[in-house]
Amino acid sequence: MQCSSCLVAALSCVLVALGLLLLWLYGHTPSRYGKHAEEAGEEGRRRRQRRRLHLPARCAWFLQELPAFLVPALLLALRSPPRFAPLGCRLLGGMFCGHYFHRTFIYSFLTRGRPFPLQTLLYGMLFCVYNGFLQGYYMVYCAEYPDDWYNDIRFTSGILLFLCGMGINIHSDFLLRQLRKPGEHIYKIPQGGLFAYVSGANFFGEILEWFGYAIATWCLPAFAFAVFTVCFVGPRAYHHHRYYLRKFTGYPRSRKALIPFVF
Ligand code: NDX
Repeated sequence: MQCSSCLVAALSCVLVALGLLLLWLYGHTPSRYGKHAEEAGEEGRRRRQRRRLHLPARCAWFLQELPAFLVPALLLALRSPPRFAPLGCRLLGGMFCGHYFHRTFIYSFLTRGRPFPLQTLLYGMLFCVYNGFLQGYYMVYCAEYPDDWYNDIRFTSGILLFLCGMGINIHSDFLLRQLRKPGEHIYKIPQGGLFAYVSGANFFGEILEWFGYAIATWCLPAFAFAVFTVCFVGPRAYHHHRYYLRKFTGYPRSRKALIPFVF
């Protein structure tokens, strides 16, 4: 395969456009899985009927996230001649595949979430194939870095931001899991870690991660994915926050939705 910058630019623009579309769609009504799966009214009833097929959360998250790990990993492995040494390939393998290895093989098997709608799972899988291909293709076939990129402030600050975001994300998802006993599907007020400041602490970590990756790799596809992440998980954090304020009278008023002290 050769690098086509037109293909990379086109796929990245589509990713940003999809993000903006989702920001518009989910700005008003939340994405319908997890605590926002229930909808009221006639429209809600019809939608529920269409979506009545659900899979256990562990199986659904595994299937949904697997392509985001597998597609770039295969692109790395099948590259001929093998091309693991260049920095782009190592960043892809270490950061992108590392994140999705955790999400697919660890997070999925630990989650205590409610059954997941099949329709959302299929869309999610398609998205993971698309994004996995874009990030993998660019890093394996297109990325070129100068020899001293290791000393560049963008590289070091990006890696630090990524690691910090990943730590926050994994820790926050752990805190959410601890709120439930196995088999339980009720919602409680999240406590501890960054939940002291925001309702969407796991989403805040996820956003830091992908902006860290974008800064460290300094490329269009990674920035497009970081923007997509803000557009998708940002509204989700906002709707989680509103849900908690409605449901729990004693919900801490000083807690923000997504960004500590700001929003
Ligand atoms: N999955 C990213 N629409 C998404 C699936 C849906 O990884 O195109 C984006 C991802 C996909 C979406 C994905 C892309 C866009 C799609 C969309 C479907 C339609 C959409 C394809 C791929 C689309 C059209 C076609 C219209 C254009 O029971 P429960 O499940 O609520 O339990 C939860 C529990 N929990 C609590 N437990 C007790 N008490 C409480 N108060 C609790 N609050 C929550 O914790 C869960 O088990 C767990 C986490 O829940 P939640 O809601 O906080 O996080 P969740 O949204 O499930 O995400 C889990 C992790 C998290 O770390 C997050 O950062 C990361 O995955 N994530 C999630 C979404 C997208 C994403 C990352 C990214 O864009 N980078």
